[in-house]
Amino acid sequence: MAERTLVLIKPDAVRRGLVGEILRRFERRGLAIDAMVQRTMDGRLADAHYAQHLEKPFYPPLKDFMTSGPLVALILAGDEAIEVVRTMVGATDARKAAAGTVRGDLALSNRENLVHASDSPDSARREIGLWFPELA
Ligand code: 3AN
Repeated sequence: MAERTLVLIKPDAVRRGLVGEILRRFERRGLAIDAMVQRTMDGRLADAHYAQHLEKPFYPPLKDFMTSGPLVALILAGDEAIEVVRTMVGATDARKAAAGTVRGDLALSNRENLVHASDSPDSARREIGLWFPELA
């Protein structure tokens, strides 16, 4: 049975015109796009999405960045989609991300790292509920 994961193509990717490039990689891998919407995150959604980071020193600039413009939210589905997508996205710090990953090929920042992807089944359920409550 297909597993689902929540992916955000972040405002830096939209500004840089990389939405198609990033979607292409996921589609070519064989993942299905179950839902997709362009949307600008507001402060409340940022606080809910990043609940575990609210007290971290990097959260205020992360919130500013994530609410700075439109992003593309999607549900990807496929066999072991959560782990497959995390591996395709690469390490959080794009400077350390492996070549061949989205971040390792296309980004050079720890904050502006193009993509968010759920890191566990619990996160995926929670995040799909936040972004696509009608599909949760
Ligand atoms: P990931 O997105 O790889 O799951 P998380 O969940 O640890 O990483 O962090 C959420 C987001 O917070 C990252 N995508 C990145 O944009 C930002 N972030 C994480 N750690 C740092 C840091 N040390 N400095 C600046 N931004 C950070």
